[in-house]
Parts: sequence; C-alpha cells; structure tokens
Amino acid sequence: MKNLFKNTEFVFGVTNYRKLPEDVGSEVLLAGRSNAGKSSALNVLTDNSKLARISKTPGRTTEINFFKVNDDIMLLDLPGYGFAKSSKAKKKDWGPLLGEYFQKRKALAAVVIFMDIRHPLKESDWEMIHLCRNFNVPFIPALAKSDKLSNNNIAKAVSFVKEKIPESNPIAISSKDKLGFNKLSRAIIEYC
Ligand SMILES: Nc1nc2c(ncn2[C@@H]2O[C@H](COP(=O)(O)OP(=O)(O)O)[C@@H](O)[C@H]2O)c(=O)[nH]1
Ligand SMILES: [Mg+2]
Repeated sequence: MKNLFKNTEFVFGVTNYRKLPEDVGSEVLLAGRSNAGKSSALNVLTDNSKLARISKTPGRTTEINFFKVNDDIMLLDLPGYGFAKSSKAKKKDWGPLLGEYFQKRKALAAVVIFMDIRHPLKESDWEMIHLCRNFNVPFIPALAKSDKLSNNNIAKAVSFVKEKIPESNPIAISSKDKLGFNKLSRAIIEYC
C-alpha cells in the first residue's frame, strides 16, 4: 500500500487558539501519556525518523505541533499528558487551548489516543476519551508496543479496551516491528 503519510512535514507549533491556521480540511489529533510510544509511531507512520524529534525540542513541548500530510490533512501532535516533569505547568499551558480547540474547531476529524498496550486506559486517557465523547469526536485507541506481549495477550488487551469503550476499534501497533500501521493509517484516513 502506498504510504499517504510519507511526505508529512512539520509546519509550526501553536500555543494559543488565535494563532491556529484557518479552520479548514481535516485535523487528526495525536494524544497520549508521555512515553506511550507516540513519537515512535509518528516516525513509522510517516516513514520519517526525523519528524517526531521536533516534538522533543524544548519549547515545543508545550505547543500543539502541526504536521502537514497533504493539502487536506494535518496531524496535530499534542505533548504527552500525565506525569511529565512539569505536568502542572504543561496542563496550564495547553489545557485551555485544548478545551477551546475541541469546542470550536470544525477541522477536528478524529483523535488517536496512544497507550502502552501493557497499561491501557489510565486516568488521563479517560480524560481524553471523555473530552472526545463530550464533543462527539471519533477516537482511535492505538495500543502501542505490542511487541512486548504475546499474540494471545495482545488479543486480550484489544478486547479489554473494546469492552471498556465499545464505540471504538482499538488497534495494536508496534513501532519496533512496524506492525499495525496499515490498519492505523486506514482508520485515520477514514475519518478525514
Ligand atoms: N519495544 C518497543 N518500545 C517502544 C515502541 N515504541 C516506543 N518504544 C519505546 O518507548 C519509549 C517511549 O517512546 P516515545 O515514542 O518517545 O514515546 P512518547 O513519549 O509517547 O512520544 C522509548 O524508549 C521507545 O524506544 C515499540 O513499538 N516497541
Ligand atoms: Mg513524544
């Protein structure tokens, strides 16, 4: 399958709703706790190992980073939520932006919620799920690092998440083994 995400490039980071680009096209928000495996997944998804490093640049970690896939689709990298070093300060930084974003943004097409497949559905993941549900935004649970589990336990984790959030279709991925990314791309594109 041709990789639609192959030419994805970083365009800018935004800390303030007023600085967002024009509200057109489809935006897919990439969310997850720090360390869930989101940056690694972004690299595999786009076949570009330089991309996600941008999100690690100090100063960029409190911004929503915009990655342009093509003229219609943007991926928005939201800095990891939960326990990060300065998590309170961080929350304060993009908390209001995120609320306003969900409330107003017509371009918001879907949210991918990255979770470590061994520890899915932590409290901060539920906060994101509630936000999606409240604003009727479809979301895709991406269960990362599936190489850490046996096939049997992968299946168990997927059904566990499906049971807890029946309206979703959880996808197991491994950035290490490059597994699950066809499914993930298709799911993303479906919402755009
Ligand atoms: N075994 C394994 N480790 C992974 C995978 N994806 C990420 N990691 C590791 O998990 C840690 C956090 O990954 P990163 O992508 O930076 O997570 P982020 O904080 O969500 O962006 C790093 O040490 C990665 O090497 C995966 O698919 N398999
Ligand atoms: Mg990251």
